[in-house]
Amino acid sequence: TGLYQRLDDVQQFSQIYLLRRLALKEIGTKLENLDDEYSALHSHNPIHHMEERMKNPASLIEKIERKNYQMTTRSIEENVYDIAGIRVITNYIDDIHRVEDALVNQDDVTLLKRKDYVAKPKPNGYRSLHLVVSVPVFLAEGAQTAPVEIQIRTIGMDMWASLEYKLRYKNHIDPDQAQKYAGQLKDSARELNQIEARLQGIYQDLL
Ligand code: 0O2
Repeated sequence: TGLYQRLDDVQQFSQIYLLRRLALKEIGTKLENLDDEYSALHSHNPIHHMEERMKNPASLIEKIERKNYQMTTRSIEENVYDIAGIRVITNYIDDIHRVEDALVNQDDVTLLKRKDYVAKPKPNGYRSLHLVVSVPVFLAEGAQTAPVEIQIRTIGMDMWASLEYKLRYKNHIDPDQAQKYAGQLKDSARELNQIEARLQGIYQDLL
């Protein structure tokens, strides 16, 4: 392709990133406002903390190749929803759905996708609630909507996922050891869940 075509692609690519970044700011603000409200007016705040990130272009390209998507801006717009991502770490298991409801019930938030790995954990033990929502962002020329991926999980689920992620990207572990860790991780996921449920029960009794 010619130089002008490539420049045009770069511009469209930057436009996607801009829209997603702005949508992330909107969702981030909504969640911060909820956090603020819970702290000010309620005896319990479901939100422990939040982490925002924009997918770096190298992992975007890796994902497009892994999923066999076309390497075009159109295909990115239609298939990749997690360029902008926010993770909400909650204190307890029930808090996951409190945060979900409070966000998704807002008039300008549209739920596009929902994967409930809390109700149905992945075979490796992974738990989290994954939502893709879209929100309008207001540009000089008018409003456009863009998607944001939200992962909602407890402290225990987050601790587990961070360790499992580290292990997955360590490529010098021998297969026997990897298998041993996989078994231990799966057991730990179940045990963590039992502990978090038990702690939640104590906390609720104390309220
Ligand atoms: P990164 O670097 O975290 O961004 P989709 O994104 O919906 O097109 P998929 O694979 O069906 O594709 O999405 P899914 O199952 O909702 O998972 C997407 C993200 O969830 C992953 O992002 C991880 O962040 C997280 N995740 C999913 N499964 C696991 C798991 O088994 N362990 C851990 N630690 N995290 C998981 P990316 O794109 O892989 O990468």
